[in-house]
Amino acid sequence: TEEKLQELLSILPDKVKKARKKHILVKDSSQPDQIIEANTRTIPGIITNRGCAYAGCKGVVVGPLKDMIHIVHGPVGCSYYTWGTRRNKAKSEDPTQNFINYCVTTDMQEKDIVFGGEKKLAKLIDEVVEIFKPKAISINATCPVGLIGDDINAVAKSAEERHGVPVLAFSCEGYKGVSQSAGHHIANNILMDKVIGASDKEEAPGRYAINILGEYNIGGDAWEIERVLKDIGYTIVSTMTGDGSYEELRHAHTADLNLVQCHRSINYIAEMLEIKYGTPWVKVNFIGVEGMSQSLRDMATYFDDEELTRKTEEVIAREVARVQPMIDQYRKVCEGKTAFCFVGGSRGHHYQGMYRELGIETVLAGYEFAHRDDYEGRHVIPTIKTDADSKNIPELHVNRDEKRFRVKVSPEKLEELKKKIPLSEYKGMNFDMQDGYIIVDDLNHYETDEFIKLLKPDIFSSGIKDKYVVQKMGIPAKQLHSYDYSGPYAGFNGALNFARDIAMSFATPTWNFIVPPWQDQPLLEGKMAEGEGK
Ligand code: CFM
Ligand code: HCA
Repeated sequence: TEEKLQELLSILPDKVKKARKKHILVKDSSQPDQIIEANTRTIPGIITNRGCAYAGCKGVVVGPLKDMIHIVHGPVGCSYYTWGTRRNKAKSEDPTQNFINYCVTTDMQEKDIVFGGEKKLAKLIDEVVEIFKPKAISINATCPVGLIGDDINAVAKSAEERHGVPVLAFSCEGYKGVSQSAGHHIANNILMDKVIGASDKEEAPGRYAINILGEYNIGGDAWEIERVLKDIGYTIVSTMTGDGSYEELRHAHTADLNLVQCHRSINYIAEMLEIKYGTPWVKVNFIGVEGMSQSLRDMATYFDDEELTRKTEEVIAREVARVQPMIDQYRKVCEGKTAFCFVGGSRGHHYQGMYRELGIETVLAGYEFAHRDDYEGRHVIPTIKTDADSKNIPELHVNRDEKRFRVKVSPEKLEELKKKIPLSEYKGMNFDMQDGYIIVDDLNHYETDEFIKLLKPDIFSSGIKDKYVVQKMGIPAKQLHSYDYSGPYAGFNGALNFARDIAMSFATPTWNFIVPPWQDQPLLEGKMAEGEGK
């Protein structure tokens, strides 16, 4: 495999080859500390799937908060291309406070770039308050805003004073980092600083109070997870940020436990909530029947309550008995196949379990923009060196809130629990991959083509940018960002939907009409040198 990898990279210039090599690993458990390079700049000229800091801030973390108007301060394209594409669904009991379908922008023109866009932004906020009366407003900066030096914080402050409505300014200019990841961090900081804990409530509204962090309700995932959690008896204080709201986020300090699903995008808030309010966090993965069941059991272990544990087992038994027989039917179509799984910063890992439940092995996986800890586990965090790009993003340092800090579980009990459940712990994707499988960070277009030719997977899962290229190679491609407009894929019903969709992508007769290039084109091309072949 090492040889094949060298061959694959051989067409690249030496410097690029050396750089890319560090982002590719062949899993080898005899080497306990396999290091992968991650969260560094994509080399110019390489076609990457990555997005920008603005996408990570506005598009991912802040955008789903439904009772806010999210203003994109920038050229219209930045707004338009994030309008409804991410499928973060939202419902509201108060229909006047659900703005999820809107796309609001200052539509900066040349004049604004030259003379500044602050006045236009202030005027837009006035209009937004008048027309929508939202609970709060966000200003999301795009690249030109930072370049021309518009002071969005000053505009936010004076608008807040003018209208008495909270206005949050996110300096998430696209270039602020090497990917979406920078935007997650910027969003986490402001939400922690300005929103979480802003209410004067001291008590959670019920027993077993939890926040669900890093769940964005793509295709309705959060609704399926919440259905099960509520059935067991949990009180959900807030979901960050799928179908979430400014209103509920303010009370997040009252929860007894934080669940972290997408570690990459929200581990900052999880850590800060622990320091400030003493709320422990546990890593969960609600994808797949086994993932879902295990996460529910880990939660019950944390609360250590007989009734909750009994109800947990009852719900798992009921749900598994309902969905598993149908999943088993679909498994017959899927068994023995292989997959590539390349998604943003958590799904490249989370979906491997569900594939395995269908009898599909993920032979190549990776993340677009995750950090080393998402691959290698959180224990490497102290060893990650900060470079100029990561220094660009301010660190928010929080202190214990003396009035509100509550010890939820004694330190001795926490240590006990750490031996049983992933408390403040994420072991990373590499941990779950088998020897010989390939791990690629920031997979690019060229490598996608080459790895497909090399490993000929039966299914490729990633996003819109490579889906059609892959399908034209005769390979089913399943979008794991948008679910190809299907879903939910989380929880028990989600696992069933996923099994059905994956089985369907193998069973469709479409593939009879496509010939993959390696079946009618030579894999190797060359010329005979003069004198040879006589
Ligand atoms: Fe987390 Fe996400 Fe993901 Fe992500 Fe994203 Fe997304 Fe994703 Mo697209 S927050 S890292 S920045 S799970 S938008 S809901 S699907 S790349 S794997
Ligand atoms: C983003 C959003 C995205 C893009 C999906 C894709 C999403 O990165 O800004 O490339 O198919 O999930 O909508 O990740």
